[in-house]
Parts: sequence; C-alpha cells; structure tokens
Amino acid sequence: MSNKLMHQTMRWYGPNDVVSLSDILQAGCEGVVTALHQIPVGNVWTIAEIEKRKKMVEDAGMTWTVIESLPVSDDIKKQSGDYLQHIENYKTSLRNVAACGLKVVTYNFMPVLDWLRTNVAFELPNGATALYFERLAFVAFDLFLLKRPGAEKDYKAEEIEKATQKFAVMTEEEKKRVFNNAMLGLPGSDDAFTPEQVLAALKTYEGIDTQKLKEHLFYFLQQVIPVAEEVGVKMAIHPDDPPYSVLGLPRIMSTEQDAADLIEAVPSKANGFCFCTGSFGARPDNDLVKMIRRFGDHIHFLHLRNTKRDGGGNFYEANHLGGDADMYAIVKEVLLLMQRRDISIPMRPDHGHQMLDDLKKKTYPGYSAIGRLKGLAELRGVEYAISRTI
Ligand code: DNO
Repeated sequence: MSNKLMHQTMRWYGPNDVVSLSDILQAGCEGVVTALHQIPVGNVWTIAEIEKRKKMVEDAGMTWTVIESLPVSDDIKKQSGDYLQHIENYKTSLRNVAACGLKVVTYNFMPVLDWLRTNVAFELPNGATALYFERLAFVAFDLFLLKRPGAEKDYKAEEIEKATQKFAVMTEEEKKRVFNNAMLGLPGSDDAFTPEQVLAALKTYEGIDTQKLKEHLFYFLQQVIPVAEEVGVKMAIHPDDPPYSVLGLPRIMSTEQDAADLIEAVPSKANGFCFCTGSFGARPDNDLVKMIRRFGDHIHFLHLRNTKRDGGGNFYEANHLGGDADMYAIVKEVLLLMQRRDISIPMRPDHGHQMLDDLKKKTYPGYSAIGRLKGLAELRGVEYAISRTI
C-alpha cells in the first residue's frame, strides 16, 4: 500500500517576491501558498483578482493550494467601526475563493501585529542567519524605545532590572535593529509601522482582554463557518507567534486549551488550524505530537518549523530537524493522520535560514529560497523514510 505524502508547498509573496515561482517549482513544490496582499484588509477579494493570481501560479506549473492569509481586520477583532461590514465582506471573499476552486484559508487573530522577532539576522556559528526572539531586548524595546505607557506593569521587577542593564550596554546599532525588527510591517509589506501608529493601535485595544478577544473570535467564526461549510472551504487559524501576550495585548491561540476552546465554540470540520510547529513549539508546555493527535481532524495546513528555546524566554529558529521539536515524531504523527483520513495535507517548510548566495539578497525575513529549500529537502527525506515503514 502506498502511503499518502504531504502536499509540498512554499509561500510566495506574489509578483514582487525575489523568490520566483520557478525557484519554488525547482525546489520540488507542487503548490504555492499566496495571498492578495494588495487588497486592503477588510475589503472583498474579487473573483477577477483571485483568478489572475491563480493563473500566474498555474502557468508556472503549480497549484495555488492554500490562501495565507485572508486577513481578519482589527475592527473585527475589536468589534469596532465597520466590523459587521467586514464580516460580510469576508463571507463574500470565501464564496469567491471557493468559486475559483480554492479550499483552504489561513488567518490569524493576533491583535495589531503579526509575528514578532527582535533580530531577523541572528548570526549562527556557521555564518548563516536565523530569526531570533530575545526576551530582554524585547522588554528593553517596550520600556525604553517604544515607551509604551504602563509597560512596566507587564514585567517582573527582576526582568525590568535586567532589561535596564541590557539597554545601558546596547549599542546604537543594536537599538536600531531591535526597534526596526519589532516595527516590521505585516507579511507581504515593505512598510514598517511607526511608534506613533503602534501606540495608537495599542490604545484602541484598551478594555479588550483575553476573554473578550476570544468572544470576538468565536462570534466571527459563528458568522463565517456556516458559509465555509456551504462552499467547501476549510478555515485554518494560525497560532500566535510568539505564543503569549506581547505589548500588553491579549493572545488567544497559544496553547492546547486555546485550540480546544476554538473547536468547542464552533464544532465543525471547516473550523480548524494551520498547525504551526514553530509557533506552538516556542512554548515548552505545548506537546506538539499530542496536539496533532487530538486535533487531527481539524488540521488543514501545516507549517513545519523548529525553534530552540533557552530558559530565559529567548528562542531562535533552528534547523528544521534541529531545535526542541521532535520533527521525526511530528512527521510520523502527520503520516498516521493522513493515512487515517486518507488525504494529503498541504505543508510548507516554514521559514529558513539565510545562507549561501541568499546572504547577498534581500528577501522577506525567513523567506529566502535556499534556506527553505534545505528545510523542505530534509523534511521530505524524513517523511519518505517514515512512509516506507508505517
Ligand atoms: C510568518 C507567518 C505568519 C502567518 C500569519 C497567518 O512567517 O507564519 O505571518 O502567515 O500569521 O495569518
């Protein structure tokens, strides 16, 4: 019997991406994961725009397998302003993507910022670079660079003390780097946020705690999941990255309990996950294999990535087969899951080191061609080997 293998993809940021569709095809991908970043968040994705992007991918010999992301507006997350209209627009977009034959839609419910790192070019001993989150540098950024009002309430006295010491010895260049990295705009955009914009956006979340944000997520899902079911689309929430509160903002998709709450709130196969082993894996209390087993029926897309944590709340992005996550056990569990469900789940090697010729290029942080190709090739080998023995 031949076992089903994962459907291999890479993220493509669109026509402006320095990594071309041909590069992705050569890496061995069958599909790409992309989004219409040019459409403002909250607006409808029209069939014409979706078809245009789909054709580009298909002309290059691949399929547009997953949308990452169809973003959810901050108004929906806060239930403010035009949020009801945005939800209606989201439903229309779901109908439109389904009409174009697309089946999986990734989104996240992180307020204001998407993923966050303090250094996007952390030099590894071998000369390649990785994405890095350094807790004290982040605390120092929050307290002394962003100067968020009330920030000191979110940290322990000891942590503030250490961050103060750290800040005192940080060079101007380091300060600038932490600042710029924390202010990076949304994926697919080259525009960074300004501190004023971030502080103003944070202020609009006053009064929205974890409980409220979860209620807003569940309300959103109650509205859109019936449409997703009707048109045959699977929704896949991406976990918080990093998986805990940052800048005083609530985070609600960080733990196994959060994942269980999501499904319980709107029980449907169309309500599921983009299971990101890098994001969930940055917390030592998330047992990734157990979570795949528990939520398997709701896993519609996989981000395979590995992080290496230390005791101090820091982590860097390790090799795909290195780091704290047991990639062998994860891939094996995914193979068993696909065997049981008799499907092929789309995956992408999430992020990659900047290495070799790519060190000279400017790609979106984490999205170089060679580093991801290396990750994909290693994962593919592990998967192939395990598939022959189960
Ligand atoms: C970062 C990505 C995230 C992800 C979104 C999904 O590299 O994993 O930006 O695409 O959070 O909505």
